[in-house]
Amino acid sequence: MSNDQAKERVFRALDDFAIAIPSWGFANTGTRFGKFVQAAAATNIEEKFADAAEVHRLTGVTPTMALHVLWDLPNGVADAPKIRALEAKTGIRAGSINPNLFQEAEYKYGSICNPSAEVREKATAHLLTSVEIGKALGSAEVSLWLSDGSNYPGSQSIRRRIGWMKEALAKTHAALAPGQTLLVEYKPFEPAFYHTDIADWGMALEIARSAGPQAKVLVDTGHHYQGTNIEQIVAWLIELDALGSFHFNDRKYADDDLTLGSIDPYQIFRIFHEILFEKSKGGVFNAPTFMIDQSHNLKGKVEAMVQTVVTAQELYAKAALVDHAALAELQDSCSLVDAEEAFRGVFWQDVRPWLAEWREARGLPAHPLAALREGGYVERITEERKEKNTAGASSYA
Ligand code: PSV
Ligand code: MN
Repeated sequence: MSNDQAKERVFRALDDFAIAIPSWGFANTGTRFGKFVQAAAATNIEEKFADAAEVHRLTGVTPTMALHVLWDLPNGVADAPKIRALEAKTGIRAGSINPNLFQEAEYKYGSICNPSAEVREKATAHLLTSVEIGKALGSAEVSLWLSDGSNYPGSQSIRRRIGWMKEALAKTHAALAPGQTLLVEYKPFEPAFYHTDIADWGMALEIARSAGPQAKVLVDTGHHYQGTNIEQIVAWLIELDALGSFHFNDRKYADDDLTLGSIDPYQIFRIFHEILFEKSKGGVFNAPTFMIDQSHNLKGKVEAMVQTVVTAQELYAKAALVDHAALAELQDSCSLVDAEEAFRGVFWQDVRPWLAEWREARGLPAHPLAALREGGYVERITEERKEKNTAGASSYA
């Protein structure tokens, strides 16, 4: 492939790349030992939209922001007009709608898997509200993560909980509008420490299939055990037309919310390769959507988000450089070293100058992080929000 062809491929891939950002990435969060308040953190939904608009202004590839129902729409569908107004004001659209079935006291023993029919009903009603919010906002995805599980062997019936979960999700699926997708996210542990009701991709796939054809699996890159081959899971989900979306982040130990690619950028490259390989075949492919799921409590929030978006673009651009036809020949002839060299060779290629060129060609700042610093946005919001954030300082103890 000539240099011009390679650049052309990178540009085409970047034109096709968008990634949603999470509203909770701008708010104060912490660890289970304490909350680390930042002076510039967003304290309300208006500020979250403003921060998202700044990230989009700098990168041009984050037109949507995922919303978490209880955090962003505490009054349910009644809050939809307010979100609509913010969309109009900032140019950022509502992304996936994330039901929240994990923070209320009733959910101590589970939400849709709770042995209490009353609690299951409350949780199901919340899922239905989330679907309605999606319809009111024209948002295509309802993105479900369940914290349900148990901590002590024998203390809950794993089998009966599967049945309850399927019942609730069948009802949720029945309420979806034709263009809506129900995303089912999995996570092996935390907050539950013995069993989690949807612990891996197999369980998520079965739950999605039993819910109905508009349900798909969401892969959060931080939700795997050490050493899991995530790109293989991705390849299988593509094969089964069951890959709905991603939550991108990185992890060293568990669900650490680290910056995408900060620990293992090669893994994200390999995941993007599976997606781009399928796209290159030119057939019907319900390509997954991309989202960042990170909430930083040490890094500045807007800064961390811009850094992540840029990293995602870099890794996507590198994966776009894989020459699929040439690689297939090397694979078929079992030229192992040459195949591996072709694959990892492009991973090591520095695509950053092309990214800068691509941005300039589209009227965007060549270096978004530098532009953020020069623009003074963070200083301004620090000034505007610092009092509110000091007043809201809290610990979990
Ligand atoms: C759970 O760890 C998770 O990944 C889910 O996607 C939640 O919606 C999100 O984090 C909340 O921070
Ligand atoms: Mn997630």
